[in-house]
Amino acid sequence: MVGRLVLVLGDQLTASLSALREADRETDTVVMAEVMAEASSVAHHPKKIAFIFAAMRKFAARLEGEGWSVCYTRLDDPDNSNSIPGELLRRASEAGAKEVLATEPGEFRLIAALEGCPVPVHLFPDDRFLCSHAEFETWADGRKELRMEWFYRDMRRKTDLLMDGDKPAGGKWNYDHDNRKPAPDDVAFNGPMRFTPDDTVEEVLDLVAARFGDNFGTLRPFWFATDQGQARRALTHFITHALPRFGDFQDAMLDGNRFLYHAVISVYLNAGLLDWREICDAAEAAYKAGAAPLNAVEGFIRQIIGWREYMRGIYFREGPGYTGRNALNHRRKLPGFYWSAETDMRCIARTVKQTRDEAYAHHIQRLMVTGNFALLAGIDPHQVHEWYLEVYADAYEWVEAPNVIGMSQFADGGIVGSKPYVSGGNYINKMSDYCSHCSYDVREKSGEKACPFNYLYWAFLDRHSARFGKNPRMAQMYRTWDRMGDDKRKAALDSAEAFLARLDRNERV
Ligand code: FAD
Ligand code: DLZ
Ligand code: SF4
Repeated sequence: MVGRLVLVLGDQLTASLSALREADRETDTVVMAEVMAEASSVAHHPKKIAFIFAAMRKFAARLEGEGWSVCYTRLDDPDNSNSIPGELLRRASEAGAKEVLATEPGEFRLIAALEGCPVPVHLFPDDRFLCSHAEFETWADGRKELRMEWFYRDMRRKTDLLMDGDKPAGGKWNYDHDNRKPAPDDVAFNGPMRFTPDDTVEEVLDLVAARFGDNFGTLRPFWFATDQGQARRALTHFITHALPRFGDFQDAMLDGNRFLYHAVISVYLNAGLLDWREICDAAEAAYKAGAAPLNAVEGFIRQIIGWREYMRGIYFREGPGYTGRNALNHRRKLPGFYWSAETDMRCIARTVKQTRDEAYAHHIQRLMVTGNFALLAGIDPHQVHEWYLEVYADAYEWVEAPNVIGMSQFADGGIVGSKPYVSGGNYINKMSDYCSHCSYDVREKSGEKACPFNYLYWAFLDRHSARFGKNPRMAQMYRTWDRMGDDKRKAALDSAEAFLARLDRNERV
């Protein structure tokens, strides 16, 4: 009997993947392929490519050890056709297979490519998520506003995580109020668990250095986990040593500390080395054992069963046009310092350098530093989207796009957020120690030495007053702007104009 092919993509490294469950390991053949069409769909950070290739190679070896036949294509294989449909076609003609089983990819581009594949592809839902497309549609249909908080409560009920019967543990659904402490002086956590590259990883690192050496990002030192066992150790390390303080300092940023109390697990979770249930169960168990407080555990679980699932729901509901949205009609080119870190704005320079070195920045750095600046400066959201997709090791379109186009840039016109995430330098100063090392003065509102976030913030509100002036959540900000004397308003607007003109002339800012 001629078997079928079973496609496993680089972010589908899960033994219980739907396509593998549907397949027969006696007769079917798993196809995995390192291909340029994926590796250069955008200029990914070299650490991301190395992580995916190394984890793919180890996962293929694991499947073979479990009795599967695996046809694995390495990037430098001379017969590599360099696209996923190309490899399916090549392997199908070698094996005489007439059908491919696959799990739905997390990007419309690749779904379309599989739908157009000359060998028929049977797509199964990606049920590694808590909420199916149909369930999200049912939740969203007929609602005026798709607020994450309501979705999250349904997910708490569905999973029974942190529930006392039908009531939330501790009496409140959301403990965010306790999770906004400014940056601590000392961080009693040495960051995520780091792994020394083994032979498989070293071989991949050499390949990536040779083929992707010009991409933005530092390849070595490389310390990511690359298999399920290592990823689970990294998770345990976080739960034991960092989760108890995760909540308190979730929004804080420190010039000299890249990870604070963050988990740094999204790269593993999104590739399938961890699953949401084991992560949330481990966090809940820490709470029940008295090892971590409720504000930390609730905040952490909310990110995973709330925000992460909600973002995926939005991406698939909104469709392929989502990444092209530009509700605020922002057209400015992405400044060169998003790549070079050559800027006097300390918060941006540090976030970009860290991103270059680690392929990681935590949520508030992404949202309130690089995201906030791009929004205030009116950068084209599609360019912002491409930057985020390229530079972070955890970036796949299903999760990156709603975070960038929706949450960060308000380019979807308010589907994800009810107001834009914008702030002046005060917020960054309160939550970090960047400003004390900066050549700009966060207390100054206009003029050459003033923090650019300050006057860009007012200029943003002024520019978009027709859209946001009547938004009740922004009323306070507009009242402050309206009450400001004409001189101050003019000084802020003039400073913003001068700054943006320098940006457009590619001058150092
Ligand atoms: P922690 O802070 O320790 O949080 C725990 C987990 O919660 C994360 O691992 C992640 O799985 C989940 N999570 C938290 N916030 C979100 C969120 N908003 N959306 C989805 N999951 C969330 N996350 C990605 O996984 N891929 C991306 O490409 C991505 N792009 C982003 C772009 C912008 C502009 C912003 C504001 C956020 C983005 N996020 C993205 C969400 C978040 O920043 C990362 O999930 C988080 O920084 C990963 O680091 P961590 O594992 O240390 O997370
Ligand atoms: C991100 C990525 C990269 C860099 N390379 C590969 C690859 O060579 N082969 C592969 O199967 N998958 C890769 N991926 C992951 C895919 O791009 C990912 O499956 C889609 O973007 C959908 O999320
Ligand atoms: Fe960033 Fe302004 Fe603070 Fe400088 S002063 S670090 S530009 S917020």
